[in-house]
Amino acid sequence: MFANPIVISGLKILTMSQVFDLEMIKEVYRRFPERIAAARAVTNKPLTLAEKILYTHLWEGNATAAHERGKSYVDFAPDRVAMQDATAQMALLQFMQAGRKKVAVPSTVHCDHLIQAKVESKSDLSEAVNKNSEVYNFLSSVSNKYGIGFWKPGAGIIHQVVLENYAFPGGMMIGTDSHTVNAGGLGMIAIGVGGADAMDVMAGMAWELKFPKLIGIKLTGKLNGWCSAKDVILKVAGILTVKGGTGCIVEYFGEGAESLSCTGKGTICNMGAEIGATTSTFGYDDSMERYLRSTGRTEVADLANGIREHLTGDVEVYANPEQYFDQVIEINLDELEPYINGPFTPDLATPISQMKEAAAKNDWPTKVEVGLIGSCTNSSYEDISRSANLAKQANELSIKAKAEFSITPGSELVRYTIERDGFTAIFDQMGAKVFANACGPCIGMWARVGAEKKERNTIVHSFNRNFSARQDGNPNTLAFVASPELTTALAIAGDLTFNPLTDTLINEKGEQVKLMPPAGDELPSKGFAVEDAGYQAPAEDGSGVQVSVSETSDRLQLLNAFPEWNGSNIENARVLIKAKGKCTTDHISMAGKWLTFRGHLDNIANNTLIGATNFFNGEQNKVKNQLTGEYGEVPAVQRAYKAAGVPTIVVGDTNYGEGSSREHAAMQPRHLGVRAILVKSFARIHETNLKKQGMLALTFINEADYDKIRENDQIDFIDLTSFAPEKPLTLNLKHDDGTSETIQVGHTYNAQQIEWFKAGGALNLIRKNLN
Ligand code: MIC
Ligand code: SF4
Repeated sequence: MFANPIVISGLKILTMSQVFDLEMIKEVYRRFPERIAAARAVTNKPLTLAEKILYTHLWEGNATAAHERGKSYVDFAPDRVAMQDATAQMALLQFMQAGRKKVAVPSTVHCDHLIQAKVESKSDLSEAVNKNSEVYNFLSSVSNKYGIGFWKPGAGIIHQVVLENYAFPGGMMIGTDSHTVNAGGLGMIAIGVGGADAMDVMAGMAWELKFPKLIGIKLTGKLNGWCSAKDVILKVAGILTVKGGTGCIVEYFGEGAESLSCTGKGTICNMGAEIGATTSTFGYDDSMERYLRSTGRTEVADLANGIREHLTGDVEVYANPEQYFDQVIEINLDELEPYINGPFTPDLATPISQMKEAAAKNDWPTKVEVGLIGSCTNSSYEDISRSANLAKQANELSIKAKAEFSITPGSELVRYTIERDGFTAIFDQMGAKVFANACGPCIGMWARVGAEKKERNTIVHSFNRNFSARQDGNPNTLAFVASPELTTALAIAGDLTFNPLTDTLINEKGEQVKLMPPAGDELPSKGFAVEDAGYQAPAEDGSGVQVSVSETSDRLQLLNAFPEWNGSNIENARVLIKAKGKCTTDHISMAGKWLTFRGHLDNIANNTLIGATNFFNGEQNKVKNQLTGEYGEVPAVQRAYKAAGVPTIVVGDTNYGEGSSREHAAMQPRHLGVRAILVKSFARIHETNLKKQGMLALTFINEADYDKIRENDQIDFIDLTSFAPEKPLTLNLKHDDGTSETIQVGHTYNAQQIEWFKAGGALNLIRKNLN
């Protein structure tokens, strides 16, 4: 599988039978009862699972006070850190400046985002290894030096590998990827963060989070027929929308929750990122125990069984959820229908029975060009076996798939096992392509033939995100999200409006045939197998390992400190762009081909905000340069302002920075000299990333003030010199007709975060403390 593996001499390859970091897990479980008792004493009420995990991971140790949800900033001590290659570069470039010898908690790097899906897994992988060797070598040597576990390209997607190897019930982890939340499927509190947050924890410092609010989702009944775990979260996304989970942990419970497989729970938690939730989780149950044992972690299952009552919410909580959660939703799995969400946003949820109508009403192209399954969200053994079952039915019924079809396995463990069990051969027969164990098309690493023609077309996938241009770079591709089973059925039919529950298909012989509901196995009956999972352990003593970054590299660049705040108000700031509507991190710092520059801040800054729509002309990447009166591309115009010493601000709509954890979306505008981001509301990770990087992250107190910002405005900060927690700031908008008006803007900075702003970024403070 590893066509051209990165080899670092002296590294040992770990086999499946070893459990990672068992001593750490033992220690977490040893202190659990005492810490829960302390939490009960301060809160004086029954506890949800989320509260149990949060209170057992306080930086201070045993709780000494109850924390107010949605209000208190609290310091936590996560058990571990995970990073993927596209974000690890920035995280580790920052960590290298923190002056530490070794990471303070177990940490891993996963090479998954930089592999382009083009022909098939083997050749695509060796091409990626050649093309990205500089980055892979950097990551492997930094990992080796600082005691970080390194998963080679081809080993799999971070979240799947974490679920298989590292996640454990009751644990807390952070990861430099928004879908870190996937590990909630194994009963963790796992949270996506920017690299600067990861750096803090790896450097042995506390990790700060506003104590989340709690949403309880009670699942009753049992999945049946065409429904799968994916449909639960597709429905939840429809209910809560892309911002409904902001600042909240979602906790699932009830008999329906217990009936789901562990990997199905992972899928639900994974896509919790799409409703903006801080994370999602499930209480420890038999499905998790089965999964732990089948992935070689019998010791962890035994340990978890030892404190089982602490690894789920209290009985009183689940009996009267309204009393203990801030919001409660109930879903009956018996009545659930398969959903198709999209296009362009993951919360536009259409039940399959209404798709014909919705497609006609919205004029969506109904011909499905491509069906894609896999990704970190949906590539479990169960998912693949159920999809393979449908492919097999189609083969046996002489139905030829009308759309192209591809599979991106989540890990080498799954890929090897599904090949052994004959599923790959079934997909082959269907004419499907198996891409490398990597993100691939999910993040625009897809050499889709013809995408450059920018034709309007429909694809269906089982990934999690479907923002404009995300999969193939074509803004006219309508991407719909569905379960792997439904994606497979729609690819077979080649029709978005095909409802496999009721509709028939005509086969090669002209006969009318019907697909039966998919059947599959939760876990492989013969057990999982793998020859080389793709892991490299770090050196015991990495002090002699050299990490070099070439000054002439266009892929890696050592970081320069951002300038400190000069202590005065910002005056005569120009509006670089007033973004209209959805502005996700994909719009602020596109992925796809730009992933190449994730380790080089100046180069990647050339994509800053090129996907955002300019409110004033409705166009992308075309903004007025107030210095010349001409229109230009956003990065070029901003570079001109920077060169002329003109301060700028970016204005945005609601849920600005939704989506990814990529801190590039905060660092790039900062690097280019933007001073503030002023929006109706922020997505959580992005807001923290902006604060960490020394940017002003501000919100309109009165959302309608967004309308007051005009293209030619000059903006003065009136009272930045008295910037303080809980105190709004005042801006004076000077319009070009000579009038002016003041508006109030809010923020969520606490005293420590204001220090980050003053220092020019959190890293500058760490550097100062080193000296
Ligand atoms: C994503 O799914 O958008 C990504 C690519 O995995 C990102 C991370 C990144 O931008 O590198 C995420 O979800 O955080
Ligand atoms: Fe990779 Fe897609 Fe998962 Fe992000 S969502 S980690 S790009 S597979």
